[in-house]
Order: sequence, then structure tokens, then C-alpha cells
Amino acid sequence: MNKKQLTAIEPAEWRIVCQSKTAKISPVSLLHKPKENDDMKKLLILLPLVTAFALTACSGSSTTPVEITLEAVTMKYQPATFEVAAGQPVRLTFHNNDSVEHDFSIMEIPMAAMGATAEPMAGHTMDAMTTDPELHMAALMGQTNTIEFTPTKPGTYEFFCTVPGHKEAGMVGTLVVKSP
Ligand SMILES: [Cu+2]
Repeated sequence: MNKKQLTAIEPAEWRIVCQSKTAKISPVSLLHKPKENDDMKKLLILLPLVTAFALTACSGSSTTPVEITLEAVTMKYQPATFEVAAGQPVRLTFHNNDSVEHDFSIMEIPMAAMGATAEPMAGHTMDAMTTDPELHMAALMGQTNTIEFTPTKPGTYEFFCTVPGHKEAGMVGTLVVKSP
């Protein structure tokens, strides 16, 4: 492992390490075991650099998304209410554990980068909608989807499923955006 390889690590990879709720980052575990003494010396020199980088990547809540998991079961969202802070990036994972397709939609919500999009799901159409929701992700039965967004304005936002009849059947919930 040389310095060039180390600096080539993208911040995104470090973010994944942070997100996986690893209590402490151990740079040693991320590196190959040195074969020779010379390699060990290089490793010891580089360790503080790696650690500093890891700390930079993991501090500062403004860059590390908070992980929220939402489930769809028997025509309901679980939880039906969740809370995040304005300015805090959110990584929302939607598991559809129901036997029909569902989505997660918010018609209007001020976001840092408008038009957050999730992976499109084959077969999911928005034909029933006259206006597209600003935040939208679908998940077919048994599938999972993820969307990242940063809400910027404190408030209470309704989320619901756009599949015809689902909102009326109870697929509605509340996203609370608190002041930071
Ligand atoms: Cu639905």
C-alpha cells in the first residue's frame, strides 16, 4: 500500500464506512497486512493521515446522511411518522414487504438539491397523477429502494402512496422537519 493508493480512496467510500454504524474506524483493518518491515514503517507514517481523513469524513453532520428506514406492510407505512433536521442530508430506505407495489411520495418539500430521484422501478407508472411529487420513490413487492435528499425548511410534510386507492386505504404518513 503506497501513498498514491491511499489518497485515491474516494470520500464516498469513507462515508459508507461511517454510515454502516461502525463504532470506530480502524484504518489498519482497511489496509493489507505489511509483508516487510519497510512496509510497516510506511504504514505507521500514513496511519495519522488516514485517521485524520476518517475523522473529517465522519464528523460534521452536514455531510453524513442520517439513515432512515421505512417499511410498507399491509397497506401501511411503518413508521408512519419520522423526524429529521433541516439541512441534514437524509438517506431514506424503503422496504416494500407488502404483496403489492407501493411508493413514497411528498408533493412539495423544499430541498437543498431539488429533484432528488430514486432508481426507477420497472412497471411503476405515475399515470394517475396530474402533478409529479417533488420527492418520489417506488418499490415493487418484496423490493427495496433508496433516495437521498436534504430538506431545508422546518415543517410537517405529508407523505403518501400514489398508487390509486392506497392513500385512502391508509398509506399516508408524516415527515417532521425540525429546526436544526
Ligand atoms: Cu401503496
